[in-house]
Amino acid sequence: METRVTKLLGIEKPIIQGGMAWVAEYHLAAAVSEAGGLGLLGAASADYNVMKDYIRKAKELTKKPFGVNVMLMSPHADDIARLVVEEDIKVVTTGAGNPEKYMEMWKNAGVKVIPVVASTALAKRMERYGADAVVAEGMESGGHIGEISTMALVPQVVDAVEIPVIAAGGIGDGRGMAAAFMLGAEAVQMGTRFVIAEESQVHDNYKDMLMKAKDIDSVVTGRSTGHPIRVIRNQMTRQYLKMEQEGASLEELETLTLGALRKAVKEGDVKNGSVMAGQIAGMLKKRQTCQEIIDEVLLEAEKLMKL
Ligand code: TUI
Repeated sequence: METRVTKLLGIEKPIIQGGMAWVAEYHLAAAVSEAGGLGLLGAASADYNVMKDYIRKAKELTKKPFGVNVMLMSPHADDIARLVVEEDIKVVTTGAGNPEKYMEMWKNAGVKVIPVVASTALAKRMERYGADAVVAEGMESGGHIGEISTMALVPQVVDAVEIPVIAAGGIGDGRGMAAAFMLGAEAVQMGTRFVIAEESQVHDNYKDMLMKAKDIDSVVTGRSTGHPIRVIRNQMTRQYLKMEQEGASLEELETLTLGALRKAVKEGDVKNGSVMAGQIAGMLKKRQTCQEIIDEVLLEAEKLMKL
């Protein structure tokens, strides 16, 4: 399936793996790229040296293109922005902010820049600053989210910009991919479905929790702090939401979440940790390799689009 996005990125299949904090490491990213999609290394709050090591390891595992996601709220964002240029990374996506201060440097270095946006306003601004495409991410996604659903956001972003639009949020199978294409998207980005991939290094407790999750098992914490995060409901979210309702301070709330994602992903503490996942977690049924996921999603989408 060829689109402006596959041509832009030099990939075979219009499926991108989300740059998920702690989850999107080199085994996963390389497996997605090897399977014909675009794998991403999620920099999250990792520092320069950790990311450099990740990039080098991904390069050993695949000769195909892969990208780096720069999390703009990270204290190391400036260093990571420079690192991707030094390491000759071909594609950068950004999240949780506005990347315009890096755009000129990236464009001059020939890096393809794909900001993740949650509004038409930021999409238009990114196009003006020279973005090559945008990911329009709806609030069905896991992790840090915007306010509007994928179904409503994607067509409005498609109308607002000329550059290609990649849909994200709530896409977990070929039906979601076909629907996104009907809305005008030219590729999809999936995160949650890849969390449970065989190549994903996430703790088994985390994967099991996603496999057991039902449609309404995610909640959004941090609406009051301005950092809304979608996670699977657990002991930590119950306490967080209670404290949030009682008007707890940002500092008090942060003690609950600090390092909470790492605790869940690495240590498998899915009670006190932060189990970020999108609303499609309820659709996850089986563990598959990245190749199997990509082939199955694409085949189903192609069948539906030919109806
Ligand atoms: O970035 C994400 N998802 C993430 S980042 C993350 S790590 C984290 N952990 C705890 C607290 C904060 C971050 C986990 N999940 N998705 C992309 C995304 N970007 N979704 C929404 C946005 C966004 C929202 C507002 C982008 C820009 C924006 O406004 C910027 C502006 O200046 O207008």
